[in-house]
Amino acid sequence: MASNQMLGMLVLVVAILLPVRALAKEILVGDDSGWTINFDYQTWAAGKEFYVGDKLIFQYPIGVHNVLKVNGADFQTCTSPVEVMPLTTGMDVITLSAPGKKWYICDVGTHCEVGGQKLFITVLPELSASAPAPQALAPTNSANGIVSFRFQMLLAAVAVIALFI
Ligand SMILES: [Cu+2]
Repeated sequence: MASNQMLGMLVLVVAILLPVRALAKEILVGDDSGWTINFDYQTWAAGKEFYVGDKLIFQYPIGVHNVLKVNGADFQTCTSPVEVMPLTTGMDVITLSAPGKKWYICDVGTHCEVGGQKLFITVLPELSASAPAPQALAPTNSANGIVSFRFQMLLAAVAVIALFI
């Protein structure tokens, strides 16, 4: 039994030491409230992190709202650029494809100006498994250094665990 426990602990330790690979998330804008008026999207967004690869889902009754991706200036003034076609499916999915600031509004009636139906987020670069400096500049030494460091940590952890079994 002891060896089973140790194996379990070993797996746990390995899992902890493995690099964190963030899976792309699907984020329902406004959570259960969906995309609507009189909802504070800035407060909603404040507690969240958005990464490249994540998907924003704007959910609302068809015909009641829409979604426009705008720039910062248009966001401030709730202006709908003529060249931007609104999304209108009631279940609009936007994949965050680049890092940076993103602005979205509803341009139905005065939903943006009066209803506050506007969302501003900052998209962070994608988390990657190896998250190293640029590949071209990252010699294998660097990767090996990380691996051996992790291996040392693993050995240390196993040693500590072994003491307690
Ligand atoms: Cu609206």
